[in-house]
Amino acid sequence: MSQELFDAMCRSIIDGDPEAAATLATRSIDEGLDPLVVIDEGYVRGLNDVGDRFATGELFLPDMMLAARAMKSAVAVLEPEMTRRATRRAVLGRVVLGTVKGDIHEIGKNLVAMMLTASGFEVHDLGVDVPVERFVEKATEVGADIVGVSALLTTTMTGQRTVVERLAAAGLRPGVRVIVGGAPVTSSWAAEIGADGYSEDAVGAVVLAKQLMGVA
Ligand code: B1M
Repeated sequence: MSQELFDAMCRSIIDGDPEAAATLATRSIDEGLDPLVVIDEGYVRGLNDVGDRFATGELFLPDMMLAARAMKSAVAVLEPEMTRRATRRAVLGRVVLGTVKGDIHEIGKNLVAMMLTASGFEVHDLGVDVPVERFVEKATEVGADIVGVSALLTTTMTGQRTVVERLAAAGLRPGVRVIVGGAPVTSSWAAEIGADGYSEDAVGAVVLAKQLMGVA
C-alpha cells in the first residue's frame, strides 16, 4: 500500500506536478506515515531520477526546476508534521546554516534546518548563495556553537573550506564547530578541510550536532 503511494510521490516529482505532490503528502499524513520516510522513499527518488536523467542529457534545466517546485510543495505540507513529531527540549545549541556562495540548491539544506529546529536547536538560516563573510558575521552576532555549510556542486564545495578558514582567521575556531554536507561532500573531504563533521542526511546532521554539543 505504502509502496504504491511512494511510487506516486516519485512520479509527481518526475512530472513536476506540485498539486499531486502536495495531495499525496496530505494522504501520507492521514495514513500516519513518517514524513522523513515519505521524503526519502517517495519524493527524493523522483528528484534523483530527474537529476540522473539531467546528467545524461535526457532532461533539461526546466525539468529540474519543475521537479524542485513539486518537491517544495510536498515539503511545505510535511513540515508541520515533522515538527509535531519531534520531541522539543530546551535549546541545545545555536546553529548558523546556509548553502555556499554560487550554489542555489536549498531543498536538502532546508530539511537539515527543519530537523535541527525540530530537535531543539536554534537555527539561523542564511539561505542560499551565501557569501563567506555572512557566515562569519552571523556566527559572531548570534554566538553560534555550530556553523553548517551545505554545497551541492563539486564547483562550490571549495566554499566550505573557505568558511572554515575565515572562521579561523576571525578567531572563532575551534570554539565554533563546522559541519558540512551535500550530495558531493564526503567525510574525507570534511577531514581534509578541517571541518568538525560531515553528515549524509538531515537525521545524521542532528546526531552530529548533538554529539558536538555533548548532548548525544
Ligand atoms: Co542541480 N545539480 N543544478 N538544480 N540538482 C545537481 C546537484 C546535480 C547532481 C544534477 C546532475 O547533474 N546529476 C548537478 C551537480 C553536479 C556536480 O557538481 N556534482 C547539478 C547541476 C549541474 C546544476 C546546475 C549547474 C545546472 C545548470 O545550470 N546547468 C545548476 C546550478 C545552479 C547553482 O546552484 N548555481 C543547477 C540548478 C538546479 C535547480 C535550480 C534547477 C534545482 C535546485 C532548486 C532548489 O533547490 N530550489 C536543482 C536540483 C533540484 C537538483 C537535483 C535534481 C536535486 C537536488 C536535491 O534537492 N536533492 C540534483 C541531483 C541529485 O541530487 N540527485 C542536482 C534532494 C535533497 C533532499 O538532497 O540536497 O543532497 P540533498 O540534501 C541531503 C543531503 O545531501 C544532506 O541532507 C539532505 C537531506 O537528506 N545535506 C546536508 C545537504 N546539505 C547538508 C548540510 C549538512 C548536513 C547534511 O550540514 C551542514
